[in-house]
Amino acid sequence: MRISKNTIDLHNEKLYAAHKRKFDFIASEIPQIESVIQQLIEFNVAIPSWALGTGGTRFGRFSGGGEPRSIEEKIEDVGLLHALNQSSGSISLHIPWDIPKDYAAILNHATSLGLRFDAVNSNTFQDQPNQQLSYKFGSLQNVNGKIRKQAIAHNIDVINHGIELGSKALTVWLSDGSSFPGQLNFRKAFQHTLESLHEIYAALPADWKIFIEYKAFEPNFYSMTVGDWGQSLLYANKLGPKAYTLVDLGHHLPNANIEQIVALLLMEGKLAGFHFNDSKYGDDDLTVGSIKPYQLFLIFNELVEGMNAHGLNHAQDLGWMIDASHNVKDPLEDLLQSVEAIMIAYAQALLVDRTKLSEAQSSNDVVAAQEVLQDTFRTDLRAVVAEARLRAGGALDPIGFYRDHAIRESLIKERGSKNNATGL
Ligand code: RM4
Ligand code: MN
Ligand code: MN
Repeated sequence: MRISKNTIDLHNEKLYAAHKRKFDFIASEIPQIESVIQQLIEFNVAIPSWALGTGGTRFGRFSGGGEPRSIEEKIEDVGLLHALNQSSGSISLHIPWDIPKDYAAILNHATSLGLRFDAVNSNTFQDQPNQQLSYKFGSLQNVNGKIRKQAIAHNIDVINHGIELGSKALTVWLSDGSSFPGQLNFRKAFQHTLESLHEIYAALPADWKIFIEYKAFEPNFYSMTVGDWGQSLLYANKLGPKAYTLVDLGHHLPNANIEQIVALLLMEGKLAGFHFNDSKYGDDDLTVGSIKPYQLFLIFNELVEGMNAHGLNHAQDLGWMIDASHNVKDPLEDLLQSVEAIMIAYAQALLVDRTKLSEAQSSNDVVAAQEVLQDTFRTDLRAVVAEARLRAGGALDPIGFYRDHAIRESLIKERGSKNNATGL
C-alpha cells in the first residue's frame, strides 16, 4: 500500500493551526531556527530490513499480523514510514534474511518510494539450511581455516549484492567468542579474525567502507572476539582507512559512558556511525529514547560537537540506523517513535550553546556547564521537528495518521495475520 500526498495534506490541514501556535512560540526563542530546520530535513535514519516484523525473545514471538512476506513488502513498509516522517529514506539489508534477486526491479521499487540502500549486513551468527560448515564455534575467528574461508566468501557475496543496489558500506557484526574459560586462545582468535577481515577488506570497492560492530556479550558469555570499542578500533586501525568502528547503543556493559566513546572515536576519525535502540539491562533493543532519553541527548551532543570539529556532514558522513526489535508494539509505530526520538535528540544537540559550554568548561564552572546542557534538554522541540517534517512533505502527526488511516488493518487484509517476517 502507498500513502498519497493528498491524504497527508488533508491530515496536516486539520492539525496546522494548533501546530503553528506551538511552532511560532518556540521559533521566536531560537534565532538560528531556519538552519536547524534545514539540518533536520537533511537528516536521515536507515531502517533495518530485519526490524519490520514483530520481534521476540527465545521464549516466544507474538506476531501482530500484516508482517511483510518478502523483501519487496519490507521495502514498501519503509516507504510507508518515509512517506509519514520523511526521515526514513533508506533501508539496510541483512543477508541472507533478505536476498535481493532481481536487482533492477528491487531498485526500481525502492526508488519509486524515494528510498536508497544503506549499509548491507552479513550474517555468520547462524547456520543456514544448506550451509556446508557450521559456525557453532565462530566464523572469522574459527580454528578451522575452511570455516573461515566460508565466512569470508559470504561477506564478499554480501558486498556484491550491495554493489548492485548502490550500498556503500558493509557492516560486520560477529557473534564470535567463547562461552567458557580455556575454550579459546584469545590471541589466535584475534589474529584469525584480523586475517579474515583483511580478505574481506580487500574485496571492498574504492568508495566503500567496512563497519566493525562490537558487542560485550551474547551469544557468547565468557569472551567476545570483537567485544568493545577498543578491540573494534584495533581491527579498524590495522585494516586501514576504509575501516571504522560501529557503535550499537545496546552493546555495552551496564553504565558505560557511550558519549565519551563517541567523542574519542570521532577524534580518531574512526566512528562509523550508529545502531540506535534503548535498553534497561543489556541488548534489549527497545524503542530509541524510551528508557534513557538524556543519555541519547548527551550522545548527540558529542556527535554534533565532534562532527563540527572535524568538518563532517551530519547527514552523510556517518551511518545512522535503527537496530531495534519490537516485542509488544506494532513494528511500524515503534519505528516511527524511534525516529522521532532521534530527531528530537539531534535537534536539541544542534541548539546547545557551545560558546557558553566551552566557557564553563574552561573556567571549571561545573554548575554552568550542567545548566547549558539541561536547559537545552528540557526545551520541548517537538514542534520544530514537526515543522521540518511538514516542510519536507511528511505528516504532522505520523502515528496519528497511521492509526486514523488504519494502516495496520489494511496490511493485515492484504498480507494475512499469520505470517512472520524474516529477521530477529
Ligand atoms: C546483533 C547486532 C547486529 C544485528 C543483529 C541482528 O545483536 O546488533 O547489528 O545485525 O543483532
Ligand atoms: Mn546492531
Ligand atoms: Mn544488537
